Amino acid sequence: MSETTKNIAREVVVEKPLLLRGEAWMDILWDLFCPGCQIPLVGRLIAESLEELGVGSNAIMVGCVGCTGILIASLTMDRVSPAHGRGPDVATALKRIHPETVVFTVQGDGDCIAIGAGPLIGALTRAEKITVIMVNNTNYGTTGGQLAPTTLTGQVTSTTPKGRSPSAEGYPVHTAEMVATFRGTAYSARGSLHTPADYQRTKKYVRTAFQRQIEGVGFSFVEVITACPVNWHMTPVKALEWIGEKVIAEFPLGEFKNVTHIE
Ligand SMILES: Cc1ncc(C[n+]2csc(CCOP(=O)(O)OP(=O)(O)O)c2C)c(N)n1
Ligand code: SF4
Repeated sequence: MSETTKNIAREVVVEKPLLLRGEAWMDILWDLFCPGCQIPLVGRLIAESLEELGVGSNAIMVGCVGCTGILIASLTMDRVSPAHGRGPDVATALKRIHPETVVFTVQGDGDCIAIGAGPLIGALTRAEKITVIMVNNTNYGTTGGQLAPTTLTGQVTSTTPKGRSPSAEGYPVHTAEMVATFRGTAYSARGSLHTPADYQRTKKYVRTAFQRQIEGVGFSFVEVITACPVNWHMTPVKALEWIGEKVIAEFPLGEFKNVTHIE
């Protein structure tokens, strides 16, 4: 290393959250994600939110099957990997056994609202005091980019090579809006990560969702839109632009329900 290189002043802008693992082997884990994938950012914003609320050592993460499921290895807390789509069932059991603990699932959109639609609706119906974080990348990422309930109308996927057609495959499912209609829901929001400002807003949504659980108000939910450049057949930069132009036109961002008391 030259003297000049050694003397470059480095200003720390942001630290790695302590809850996010930092061991050298983690490089192998991050390498599992495609270039431009935003799922690792979801892990980061969860870690930051729990740390800011001071509950990191008192939380249990319930993972899922899929690219989103890789996150299960990234956080230093108690974690459980359920069968595909069964996160809300497992989270229900954990929360009922450990009511003082923050219990949350992190699920792909296929995991949460396709194969896992039943467990999600069950937890909503029972007004479980858990938090569900659903990663919406508009397709089944892991298995080769098939149609998901969240696929946009006209979007080309490996199972809709001519684009999603409402007459054949129906319309995109708006999960955050649907969750907000349940009486036992305390909080429901949708955020994205396609700009730094959106990252901060989405982190606020995740923090509020955890806060409502800590207060014991009811079910809380955050849908996070993320880029899947490989299955969208786009560069990482183009994928972020596509979110800003097309994805949020179908899936508006914001809070759909936020209450501190349920009758
Ligand atoms: C019971 C069962 N059915 C099907 C599969 C195959 N499978 C693995 S991941 C996946 C889809 C995952 O998509 P999504 O939940 O949207 O997560 P992403 O990979 O996009 O994060 C499927 C169908 C499985 N592992 N288990
Ligand atoms: S397939 Fe999509 S969701 Fe999965 S790691 Fe690659 S970019 Fe991420």
